[in-house]
Amino acid sequence: MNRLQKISFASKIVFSMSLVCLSCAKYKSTSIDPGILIQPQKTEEISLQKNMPFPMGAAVNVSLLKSNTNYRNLVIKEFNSLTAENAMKFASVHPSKDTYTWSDADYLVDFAVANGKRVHGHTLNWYKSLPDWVNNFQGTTAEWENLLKTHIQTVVGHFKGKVVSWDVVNEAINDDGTIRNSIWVQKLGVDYIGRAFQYAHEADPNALLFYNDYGHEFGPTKRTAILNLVTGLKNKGIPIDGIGIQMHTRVTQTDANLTAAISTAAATGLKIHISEIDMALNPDNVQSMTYTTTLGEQQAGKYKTIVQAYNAIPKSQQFGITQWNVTDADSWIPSNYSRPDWPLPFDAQYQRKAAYQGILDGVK
Ligand code: 9MR
Repeated sequence: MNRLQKISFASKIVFSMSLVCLSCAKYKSTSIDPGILIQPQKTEEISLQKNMPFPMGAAVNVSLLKSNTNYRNLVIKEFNSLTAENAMKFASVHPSKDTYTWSDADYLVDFAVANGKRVHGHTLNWYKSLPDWVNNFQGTTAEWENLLKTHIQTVVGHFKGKVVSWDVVNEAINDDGTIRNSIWVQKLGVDYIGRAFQYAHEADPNALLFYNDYGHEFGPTKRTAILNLVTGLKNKGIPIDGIGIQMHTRVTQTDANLTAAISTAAATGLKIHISEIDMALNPDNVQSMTYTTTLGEQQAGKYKTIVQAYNAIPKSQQFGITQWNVTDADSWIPSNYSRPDWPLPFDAQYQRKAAYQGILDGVK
């Protein structure tokens, strides 16, 4: 070995020793404080769709999906099930008697197919978001029946094989447990509900069909009425597969009510979809309210309670949990109630909130 070779050999030894030392240092600091070196890497890998043992969904606003890259990327990363927040509603897809407009709904479905996401359809029949031509429709009972059937079968037929499940009838029960006197009940009587399911089933026998409503967690009055309706349908042989528990709830709701909403619905044996979850922090409309760490922790605790109760029902009944839109910036609540609020697990900057961790903690 000449002098040059010796120097090169020596420097190689020094270099390898320093590598060993570096990994020693890394190893040592890892064992002292795992939070510093390990956690950031793990956080990167976490997503709701990867970490939760059942499908995790979001209601999606199609214009945001098209125009906002952060929104789109968050949807791609976090969720494996999508619902159209508005794009499949009657007024959106069927604005006049002989016109169907599919473009936004098709965009969402194509996006879902391209990214390997399930699509849940919302909603075939509701008393809201009807176009004027339906609200003003003058027709015999048979013509109303034809309107109902044609709409359901055209929409279900259009998405056959791509939309795996539908909210067939939405919000048919009042908060006091009586049947809502909707335009459909006025024109066709309450038995139209069962026929709506039959029409949807005829159009796509493979689609899972849900009755979707809010207020299961309000207390026994509304939830008993909902459960009586769905078990009545099931006992009559109507093709109903599941219950959508919307769960537009608030941080002040009791754990007992939240848990009972889920366990009583599951006792029917039907599939359960928590279909529109969000959690108001400002239900009393306080205009000056701000988001605090304490409020965030309370919200996390309630999300955890809901997820724990859901995780406890039989696997075969867990259709999934869908949040109603993606971040606090996109939620319907602040604009609908003209107040500041923070109902979702992501903040207005698209960052994870404490509620996100609450959801993960619900399945630990
Ligand atoms: O979030 C939706 C909002 O953008 C619409 O203006 C509104 C009327 O179509 O519907 C909202 O979504 C509702 C859902 O379709 C049914 N359950 C209650 C939801 C919140 O109002």
